[in-house]
Amino acid sequence: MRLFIAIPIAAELLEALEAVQQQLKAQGVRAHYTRLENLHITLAFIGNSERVDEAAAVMRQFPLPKQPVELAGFGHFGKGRSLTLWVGLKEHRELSNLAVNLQTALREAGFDIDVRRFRPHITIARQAQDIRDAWVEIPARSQPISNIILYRSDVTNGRRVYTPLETA
Ligand code: 2AM
Repeated sequence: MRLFIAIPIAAELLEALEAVQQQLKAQGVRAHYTRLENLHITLAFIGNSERVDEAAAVMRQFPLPKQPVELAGFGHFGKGRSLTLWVGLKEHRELSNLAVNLQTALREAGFDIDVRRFRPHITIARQAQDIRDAWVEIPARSQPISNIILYRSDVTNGRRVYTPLETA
């Protein structure tokens, strides 16, 4: 199964992120917009593995950051007609440390984790076609990090479904 560890998005941010999606939709930006229940901040992408208990044990080794996360910025990954649109987060040292520490510990436990720079973001749309003239205003909103979750990711009836397996 496909696994990843992420921070779930709380009510404080959901409304703001939905408003950003609405701004883009109102400007005619066509994309697969992330369903609100699927919004998250990925800390470590594990990929294919059946070792749920071991991944959860690694996840539980680290304390949760005390400082809340705060929305800041908007950007995209990719190019052409397949852009991934995201809302960024304000610089957060504890969060970056957590992501790096988690990824290192997972690697040491034998998980195959890509080495990539951690760019904290919340993906709000995929396969966006043309955002050249689009603009968005990102509300100044924050949420506490109350928990982090090990999710499994499946495609069920053509829909991406994230199921929480373990919480820390
Ligand atoms: P994305 O939102 O920027 O696409 C579940 O798939 C989560 O893991 C998504 O948040 C996704 O990031 C991220 N993800 C998917 N594949 C990844 C990879 N190879 N490396 C790092 N993160 C990945």
